[in-house]
Formats: sequence, C-alpha cells, structure tokens
Amino acid sequence: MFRILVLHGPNLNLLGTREKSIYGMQTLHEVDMAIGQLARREGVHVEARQSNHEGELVTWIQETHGQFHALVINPAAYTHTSIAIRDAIVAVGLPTVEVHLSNIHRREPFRKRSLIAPVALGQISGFAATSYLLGLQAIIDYLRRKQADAKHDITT
Ligand code: CA2
Repeated sequence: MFRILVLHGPNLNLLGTREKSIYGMQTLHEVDMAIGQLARREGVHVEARQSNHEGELVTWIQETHGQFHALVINPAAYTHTSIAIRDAIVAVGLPTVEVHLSNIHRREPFRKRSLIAPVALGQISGFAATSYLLGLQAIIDYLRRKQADAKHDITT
C-alpha cells in the first residue's frame, strides 16, 4: 500500500478561524478529514501533520526515508524562504507535490516565488482545501503510473 505524508506549514493550524476569504472556511481538522476520506477511497495510507517550526518540518521530511513513498506539502510562508525544506526534499529524493489554498500567483509579489516548486513534481494553488485533494490524487496517480511502468519494464 502506498504511504503518503501530508505536511502543513506554519499558521495553518489557524485555518477556518480567520482570513476565511483568503484561505477558506474549513478548519485544519476538517481538511485532514477530507484527506483521510480520499485516502480510504483510493486505498492508500496517508498521515497528516502540521508544524510551525521549519526544523521540525525538515526532520519529518528526512524521516520519510524508507517510511513514505511521497509527500504532499503546503509549506505556507516557508514556500518563499526555506532553502532547508527544499534541500531536505532533494536529499530524500521524495516525489513531492506542493499545494496552496490561495492562488499565490495573484497575491503580493513576494508570494509568487516558490523555492519548493523547482524540486516538486508540480504545484496546485488556489482551490482552498480542494488543492490538497487534487495534490493527493495527482501523487497517487503518479505512484501508480510509476509502479505500472516498473512492472512493464520487468516483463519486457
Ligand atoms: O495559500 C497558501 O496555502 C499559503 O501557503 C498560505 C500561507 C502563505 O504564507 C502562503 O503565501 C500561501 C499562510 C498560511 C497562514 O494560514 C492562516 C490561516 C488562517 C488564518 C491565518 C493564517
């Protein structure tokens, strides 16, 4: 069974309590419930965690080695600043999808730059909680395709 880690970055624990017009009405718990529902439907194992600390996110990414097949991450404000998170993703070589609740490309100029996007398979931005579900579905499809390709290579 595929094992996927979902990481939420700083301040996302406040979801659904303020700035609802930007980040949506749902609480983080509700987002995690929706992620869990999709995971059960798709028959994958998903673990979701949130941290306000860059180092903790880096440690969790490092610890995915041998534990998880892929990562879905909303690095929140660290998207725009964290070489450490980017380096950790590269170091473990984990297929990663970057997700954002808001469309970071139509906000303040400093949000347009992502240090994570160049090392991710792709980025989904602007669909509130649905961004996570799209990101999760994308990474599941990617893992299945990769597995099918590997089987095809063995038999040919
Ligand atoms: O749109 C996104 O998902 C962001 O990653 C959210 C970050 C922001 O710094 C990024 O530029 C885009 C901010 C997360 C803060 O979340 C809050 C949620 C509710 C209330 C206050 C903050």
